[in-house]
Amino acid sequence: MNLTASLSSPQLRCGVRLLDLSTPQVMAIINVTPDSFSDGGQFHAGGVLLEKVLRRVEEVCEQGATLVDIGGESTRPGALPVSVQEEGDRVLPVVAAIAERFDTVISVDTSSPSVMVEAAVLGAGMINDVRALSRLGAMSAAAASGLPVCLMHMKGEPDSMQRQPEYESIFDEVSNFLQERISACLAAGFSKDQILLDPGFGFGKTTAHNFELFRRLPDFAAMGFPLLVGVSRKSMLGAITGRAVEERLAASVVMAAMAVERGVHILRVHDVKETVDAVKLATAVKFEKSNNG
Ligand code: PT1
Repeated sequence: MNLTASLSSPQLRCGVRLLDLSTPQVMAIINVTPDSFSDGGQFHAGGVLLEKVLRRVEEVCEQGATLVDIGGESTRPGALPVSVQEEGDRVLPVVAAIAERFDTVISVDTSSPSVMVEAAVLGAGMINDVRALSRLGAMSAAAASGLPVCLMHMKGEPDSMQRQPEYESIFDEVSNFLQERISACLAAGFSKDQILLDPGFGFGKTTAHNFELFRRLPDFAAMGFPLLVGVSRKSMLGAITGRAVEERLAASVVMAAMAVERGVHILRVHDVKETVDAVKLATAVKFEKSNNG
């Protein structure tokens, strides 16, 4: 039994770094926005708090995160768009500073072609686009960067996506969408081993939709690309547990373990230390050869 049996390669080339996906990896969320849903403003007060960001990056790397995801645009439900200028001003100095100091894969959470291109030059290792390279110019910019891309499914835009989302079949619609974006990437010059997939939990989906997608994670994994998922602290966990966003640690960690069991390769999380433990345990259960021999 091997986790990567379904992957063409267990090593993902992320610019100058290699990411080993033969066991599941933890990606730390670093939002450099004033308004993100559970950690808004932590690293932003009238401008990005660079020293604070770097201390957090050091901490999550020590805790076992192998990627950091830098976002300058909140995409939580209800969030409003930000200008490309503002987004670049938030994200790019952070990417440059992390690349200079840390041996970690830097993912940029962006839909803007110019941010993709400039971040790649500054040392980013992955593009994470919740709009799956649908913005004008994003596909060619991402392809030219040479970096791998995470294609995520979203129905609508953050400001309105949670207004009564409807699907005939959620799995079919999401998987068909991802298949279509994979084809577009291949046509634009991406190779197969530069593509990751994400069903997009909480992006234009009801709680029932989100849980059906979670149940079907093994079917997404069977599409043959590494899976990245983010459920950390999201409202789908609040809907089941009745807990407010700052009380969702246990729920988030349990879901991380269940995601690993269902074939996920990268977990995008706020609570790195706890998630790393959960991933180690889920990995030990799942695979004969675990971390401690
Ligand atoms: C995600 C993700 C992301 N989520 C990827 N990138 C966010 N690849 C930002 C809620 O329901 O899952 N995958 N970038 C954050 N977005 C949300 C969405 C935050 C929904 C909260 C909710 O609470």
